[in-house]
Amino acid sequence: MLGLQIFLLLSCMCGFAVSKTHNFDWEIGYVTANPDGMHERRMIGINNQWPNPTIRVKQHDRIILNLHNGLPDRNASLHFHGLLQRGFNGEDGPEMVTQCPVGPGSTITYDFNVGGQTGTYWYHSHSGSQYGDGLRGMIIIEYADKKDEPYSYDEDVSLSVNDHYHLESPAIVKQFLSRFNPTGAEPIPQNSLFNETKNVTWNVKPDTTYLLRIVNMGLFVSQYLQIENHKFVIVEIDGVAVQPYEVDSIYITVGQRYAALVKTKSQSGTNYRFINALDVEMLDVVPEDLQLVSTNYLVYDEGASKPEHYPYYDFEKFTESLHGFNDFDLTPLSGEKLLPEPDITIEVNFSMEVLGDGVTYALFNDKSYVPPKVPILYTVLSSGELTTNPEIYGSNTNTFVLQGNETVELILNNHDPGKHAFHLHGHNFQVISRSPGTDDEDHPVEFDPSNDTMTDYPEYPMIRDTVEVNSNGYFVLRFKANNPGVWFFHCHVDWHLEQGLALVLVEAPEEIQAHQQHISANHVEVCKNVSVPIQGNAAANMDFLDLMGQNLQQPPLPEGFTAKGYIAMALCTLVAVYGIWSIYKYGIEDVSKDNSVEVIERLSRILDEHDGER
Ligand SMILES: *[C@@H]1O[C@H](CO)[C@@H](O)[C@H](O)[C@H]1NC(C)=O
Ligand SMILES: *[C@@H]1O[C@H](CO)[C@@H](O)[C@H](O)[C@H]1NC(C)=O
Ligand SMILES: *[C@@H]1O[C@H](CO)[C@@H](O)[C@H](O)[C@H]1NC(C)=O
Ligand SMILES: *[C@@H]1O[C@H](CO)[C@@H](O)[C@H](O)[C@H]1NC(C)=O
Ligand SMILES: *[C@@H]1O[C@H](CO)[C@@H](O)[C@H](O)[C@H]1NC(C)=O
Ligand SMILES: *[C@@H]1O[C@H](CO)[C@@H](O)[C@H](O)[C@H]1NC(C)=O
Ligand SMILES: *[C@@H]1O[C@H](CO)[C@@H](O)[C@H](O)[C@H]1NC(C)=O
Ligand SMILES: [Cu+2]
Repeated sequence: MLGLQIFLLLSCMCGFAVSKTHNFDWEIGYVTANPDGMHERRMIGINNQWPNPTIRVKQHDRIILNLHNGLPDRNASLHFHGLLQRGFNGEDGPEMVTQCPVGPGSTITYDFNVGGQTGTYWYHSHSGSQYGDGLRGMIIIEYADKKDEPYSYDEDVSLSVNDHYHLESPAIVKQFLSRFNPTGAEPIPQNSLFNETKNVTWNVKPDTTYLLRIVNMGLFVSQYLQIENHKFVIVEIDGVAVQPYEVDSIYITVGQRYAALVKTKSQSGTNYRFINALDVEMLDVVPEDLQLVSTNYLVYDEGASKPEHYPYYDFEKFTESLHGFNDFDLTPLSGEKLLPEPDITIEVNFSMEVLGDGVTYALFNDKSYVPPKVPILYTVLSSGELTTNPEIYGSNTNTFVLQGNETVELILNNHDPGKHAFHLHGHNFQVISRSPGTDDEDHPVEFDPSNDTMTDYPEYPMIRDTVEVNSNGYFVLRFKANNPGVWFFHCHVDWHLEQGLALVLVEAPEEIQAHQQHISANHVEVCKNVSVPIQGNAAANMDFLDLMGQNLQQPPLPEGFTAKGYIAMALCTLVAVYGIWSIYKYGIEDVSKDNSVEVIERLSRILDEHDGER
């Protein structure tokens, strides 16, 4: 790989000869576990263990990771979330974007250098919602030279939070992407996890400063974190060092990371609650037995008693103790200034709609992302001069072609009442404008470049790789297209990714061709093993302008349906709530059967009752 050679050359010239190579041989497979202590289920573990290991390396180290798919019935993949993969686009992980799915029995080798990045990252499967079944873990990149670290602390402690489902993801997706869920209501988790379990005790020493590295590895729900009578001093977000910022609680969406200093007290006789709470605003229905507020323990003295459990269901009381912070106010320590006016502006309106098969899809400018027949990177590599023509990537992949080094502005208007956490691969972006949320669905707040309030950009905008958009609101991002590659931009609420909430940036494709002309022999074989072609356009045609046979989204609902839709709406809502409740309930009760027959019966009953009323 040429990228690697250049890197090695550079590293010799700059003299960090100490960089190490870390080899990992990982076989993934099912492991029986009981993460929340309430329900035993299969989790996807590594080398027969779950929870999964943390990867800890230093700046400029090389990682060679062999991932053997030991799952008998599922494809897999691995993404290294937050790593820029400069020169290593093919190692990024998302299936059908930069690689093929890894079939059962196949082994993929990821080989890359972590470069100059530092901080808190994570790895996870990028095959649909598979990481919800456990294929996830932390990555920590330490400073090569400890003296470069901009803050001091005594100990480094990691922490992941999660939402947790009792059913496996494929079963949930089947019920979620169904016409019996016409409002697209998201599956409600059965629980939250703290470090992949619950009721955790963290033993601390007095007068000690901990660097707490937090990742939300969930599929869906944002969480609040709070340690009673203690503060967090945020020093890093998504791997980007920030001006220290003191808060008494942290709000973290799925995909995001925070590193915060926690200074313990001098007195050591008392123990405190460390609370993690699910953001109830994101849930369409709140089952009464869902534990919204969970208690863990910051323990100074194991002999002393632990505080009582916070009332599980009293989210309202819990929120009274929150003094929310806005991540928009965090400024990068690097002093990086607002990027100049963009060379290219991409504007996307995002909405949820029911298409012809009765399923709710997520659309960017009326297009729902549908994976192509050839991984997009491989289309770039096989398309010669046509590579800059966006048409070859198909009409349903939402692909935008960027020129090398241009300044890109991405405006996203959220025409949906939900909050969403968007993640961009291959870049950290500046967040230069963002509106608060509104419940007024008829009047979403849209970005207006002629509005002075909206374009009063900060001089030093927040920089990160995963950002929340508020309900019916917008955000505006800027970044420089200085990392040639094919980069996925998608909602990290994985249920929404399953609904097609994604777009693709093909950045400086000629540079990709010049520097990464060869896909590794291993990656080629991985494709062969699942019969996915490695050349051609989105339709796998070698006549690149002929898209016959490409994968397309569902047709729209038939004319007239929407007129009658008003009555249907009311029913739909009932059915949707029922559907979501049943997914939740079956998760709890461990009934892994297909309940669609029951749903249909229930639906007909509701329809009959409704007919009776008229
Ligand atoms: C956590 O505590 C609850 C309530 O005591 C218990 O039901 C559950 O099994 C515990 N979970 C774990 C993983 O310890
Ligand atoms: C794995 O991916 C290939 C190619 O998309 C597909 O044909 C196959 O059905 C998938 N296998 C499983 C088990 O999902
Ligand atoms: C492709 O499949 C064969 C047969 O299962 C297997 O032996 C081989 O290792 C696979 N190749 C890769 C790259 O995984
Ligand atoms: C979370 O788990 C990791 C890995 O086992 C451990 O090192 C860390 O101390 C735990 N964090 C807390 C807050 O307990
Ligand atoms: C987004 O929606 C607004 C109005 O709702 C419209 O003016 C604008 O043209 C749309 N943008 C795109 C790219 O479709
Ligand atoms: C972008 O800038 C880099 C560094 O200045 C340079 O090496 C590269 O050739 C430029 N790319 C393009 C497409 O101009
Ligand atoms: C400009 O944006 C602000 C903030 O969103 C809003 O309150 C105001 O009404 C907008 N002004 C106009 C003229 O639309
Ligand atoms: Cu979303």
